[in-house]
Amino acid sequence: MNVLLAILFVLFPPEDKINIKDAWMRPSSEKMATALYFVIENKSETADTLFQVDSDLAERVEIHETYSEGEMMGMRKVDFVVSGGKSSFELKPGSYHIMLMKLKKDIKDGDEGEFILHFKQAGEIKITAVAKMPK
Ligand SMILES: [Cu+2]
Repeated sequence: MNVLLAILFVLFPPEDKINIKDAWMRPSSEKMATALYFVIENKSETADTLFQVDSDLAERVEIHETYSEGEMMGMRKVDFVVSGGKSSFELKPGSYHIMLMKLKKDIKDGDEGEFILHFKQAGEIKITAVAKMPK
């Protein structure tokens, strides 16, 4: 790192560009599935991409979208979601969500779970989600 960059880095440390808010999941039972929701707040100028979520709670974790075809509603896996620069992206019921499949244990109302979100720009972000019934 050159000296000027080093000085700038000390004077202006990079602030958190991605902030995760309101993380929650639906209570569910072992071997069943559930969904995780949160708001991605992107404070940087550039878009960032969430492409992977890790969790010890479930055998498999996927990013899903909900879609409708005629009167049918379904959901399917997507490879990533993009949060635009200076904006936020909400994962919520009936829309994008993180699908937790084959839960390793029961998730009861009030339980907390840790997740690692992988962003292309911001890297790994660790979050804690609380289980609650949807309003
Ligand atoms: Cu799903």
